[in-house]
Amino acid sequence: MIKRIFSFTLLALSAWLLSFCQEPEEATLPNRPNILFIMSDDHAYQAISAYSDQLIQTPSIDRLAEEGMLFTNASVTNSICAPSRATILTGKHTHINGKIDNMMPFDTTQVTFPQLFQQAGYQTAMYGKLHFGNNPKGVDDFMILPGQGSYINPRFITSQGDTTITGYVTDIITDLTINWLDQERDPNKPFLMMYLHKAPHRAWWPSPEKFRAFASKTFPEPTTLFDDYASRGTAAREAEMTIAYEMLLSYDNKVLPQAITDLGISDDPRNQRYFEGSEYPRINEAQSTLYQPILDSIAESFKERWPTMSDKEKRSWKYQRYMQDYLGCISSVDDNVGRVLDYLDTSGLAENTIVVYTSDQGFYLGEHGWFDKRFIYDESFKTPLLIRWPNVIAAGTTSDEMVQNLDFAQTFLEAAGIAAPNDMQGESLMPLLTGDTANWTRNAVYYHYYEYPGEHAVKRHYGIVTKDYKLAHFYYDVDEWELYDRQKDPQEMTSVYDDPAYAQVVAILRQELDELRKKYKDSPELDQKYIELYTNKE
Ligand code: SGN
Ligand code: CA
Repeated sequence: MIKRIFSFTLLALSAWLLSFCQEPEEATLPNRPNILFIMSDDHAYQAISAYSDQLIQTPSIDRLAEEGMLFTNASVTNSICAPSRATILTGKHTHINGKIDNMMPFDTTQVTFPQLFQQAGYQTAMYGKLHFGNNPKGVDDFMILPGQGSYINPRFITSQGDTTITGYVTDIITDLTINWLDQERDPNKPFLMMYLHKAPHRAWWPSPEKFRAFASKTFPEPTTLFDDYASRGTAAREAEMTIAYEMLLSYDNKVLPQAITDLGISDDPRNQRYFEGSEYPRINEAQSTLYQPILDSIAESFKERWPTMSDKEKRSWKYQRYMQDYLGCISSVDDNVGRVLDYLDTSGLAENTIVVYTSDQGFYLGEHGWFDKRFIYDESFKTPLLIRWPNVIAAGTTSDEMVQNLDFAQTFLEAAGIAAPNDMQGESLMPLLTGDTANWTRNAVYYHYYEYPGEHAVKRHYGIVTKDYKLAHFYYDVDEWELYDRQKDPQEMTSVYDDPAYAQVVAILRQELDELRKKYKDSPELDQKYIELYTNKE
């Protein structure tokens, strides 16, 4: 009996103590901000006019820079889709959260930031591309694409089973998001919304309207489109992501296979199979009346011009087709982001909502002759990042600090007044957002890419990046170091690792890289462990 009274008293006491612990948080944060996290898949910063207006105008995404902060030096820790998402969710580097590549399963027993938001009383939701699993943790409502998902009439995984929705994926994900905000949102709770686009991922299928509008446009070529990789390492030369050779004429450039057969030219054996097995057969009859005339005219122009083109002209032609489709996809993303921002305005939610726009990594838009990502080189290492938070972030500001996707979880948690677990490895961006830059001390970031041997053949490498330099070690079937002087050679055309003038820089950076690896708990033993896990998996 005494025991029971005692344990009851203990229980009451701890409930009373707990109420004390929770109260100050609620009291000091009566107005916990909502978070709208917008992420696109493979959206290069070169294709956002707030960064560069050479290729496209993106007025809606640009609004976030005009009304908030544009980060010019944001990067990822591992430039590939699923690992980037795992890092964002866990606030941990790849080698700690274990999601080293797109194939390795994600360990769902890990703590992710949406779970912490949910526990703290936020209403949480996720719509669009996650890339792994079928039951995301920590979200009250979700509809996610299976794996990469489809552009046209996409299938979604929901908690009640699968469903297919007719239409174009970017519009549909936005409809779902706005519908949730409008119909499902609990006005008595703050919300966390993960609004995640599939576009502009390969194979870059625009909506019929954008396909038509962009198919006749011409875009400036990057100055490095004809890079011969002469002053770099083996990895750049051996990567299989060139517009010239690996970009497929039908699957990527939308040339109907019949046109290639008609010309009797030799073609990559995967091309026709991929084209006929992906988006093309998903097009329904009504959609076909819109897509087919444009596909026919691409085929016509191909047949007319291809036979007389030089290799150089062929590369330029493929680049134009690539940009027309890629940027057509971006244009839909921008329109749809505009719809959501308008909804926040008209519903009165804008004022207390943090809006983030980012991508899971950068992307090559013909720079170095490439498409795809994976490398520590700038176009894939850097990622767009724009954040709007009225009354906290000064409008129209820019930050060139070295921030990473690793930092998002801790930033959101701090903004919401939720304690971050001690083992998260990023740094909250709050000092930068509030202009308290003296409290931001980071001057180098760590990077590690693993998916090799694999698609696009980008070798394993890790490295350190500072504002001035980039040092990378390529390993596994090579043992090569590269150093780039980011100030003198921003296009990273020449590795100066063996240049005696940089001997001291190399020595210092190698030391700093060792220290960073220790700080983040990466090591040669872990490199080896992941090689073995990867090899055994196949
Ligand atoms: C697919 C693409 C690749 C791309 C990966 C990873 N090939 O496999 O070109 O690099 O996705 O992209 S495809 O033939 O299927 O289009 S990621 O964004 O998911 O990491
Ligand atoms: Ca991606």
